[in-house]
Amino acid sequence: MTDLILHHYPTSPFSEKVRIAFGLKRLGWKSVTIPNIMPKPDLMPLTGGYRKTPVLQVGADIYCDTQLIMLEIEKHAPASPLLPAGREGEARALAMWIDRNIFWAAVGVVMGGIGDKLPEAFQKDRSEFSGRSFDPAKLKAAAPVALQQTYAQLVLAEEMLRDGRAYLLGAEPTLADCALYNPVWFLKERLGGGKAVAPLDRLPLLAAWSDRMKAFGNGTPTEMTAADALAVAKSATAAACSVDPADPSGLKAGQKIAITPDDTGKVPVTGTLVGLTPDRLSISRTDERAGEIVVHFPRAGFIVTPA
Ligand SMILES: N[C@@H](CCC(=O)N[C@@H](CS)C(=O)NCC(=O)O)C(=O)O
Repeated sequence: MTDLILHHYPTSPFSEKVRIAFGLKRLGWKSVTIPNIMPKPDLMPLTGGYRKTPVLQVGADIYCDTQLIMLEIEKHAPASPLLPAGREGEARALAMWIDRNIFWAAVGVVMGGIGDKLPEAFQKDRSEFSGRSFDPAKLKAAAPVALQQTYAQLVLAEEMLRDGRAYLLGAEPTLADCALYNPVWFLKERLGGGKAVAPLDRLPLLAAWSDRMKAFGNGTPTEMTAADALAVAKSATAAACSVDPADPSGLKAGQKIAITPDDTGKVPVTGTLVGLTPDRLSISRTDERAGEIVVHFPRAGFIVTPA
């Protein structure tokens, strides 16, 4: 079976969403550590410009955004399902709410707490990444509001656990739990030294849930160099994919397009459309170092324009 190669860095909370899924599924995986700010010279040949973290590589297939990365992991290793039969929509919708709402509120809390301790290069990078000035004094002043907003969202998850279930959708963990673990882990690790910190101190069911999640660990990573990951891409052939000719977007196979995230890190990636389904867009690209590769994006949250 082709290796799952995760390009990530240890302090990245969206990477922890994926690493905890490796833990739930008890998977072995290859770990390529990437820089936490631009430039990322060994990642760009694979993604074509997409700069966010993490990125999953399977041979010559590159998966951007954890929405899609989690679906790929599920396909690769279906046991201990992240998407239990009949509840796929629920799990994915909860993950979308968490990624797009709770995560950003929690970032406000964390950056309000540690923003002034982060290197200037990081602050500058995140200003470019978000399109908003990273100002530690303003972040600190806004932290109390962010804390209340984080609580107001997390309390909904606390409510879900109130009937005694161990995980958000029932007795077993799913994609929704991995998604929620991202901001909860971020708060605990960056502000609480691994312990429940505000607003988790007022959410005892969630604090206990996060300990249960942590116990799954991160599976079994093996370090891989970026050069080796590029060599894997170069020697592999991407999996076949196809374009639905009746897709309501009107996009056609072979068309040159640019795909850009709609929120942060808005760097367009250009290529030739080779795959189009209700939940993904796939473009082929050629790179001197990575060879012929296919880069996959979710459709939700990504804007397509003609290249
Ligand atoms: N929607 C993306 C969000 C990823 C994201 O924002 N990741 C953060 C790190 S946790 C990031 O890319 N930060 C800038 C960087 O790493 O260069 C996903 O689900 O993968």
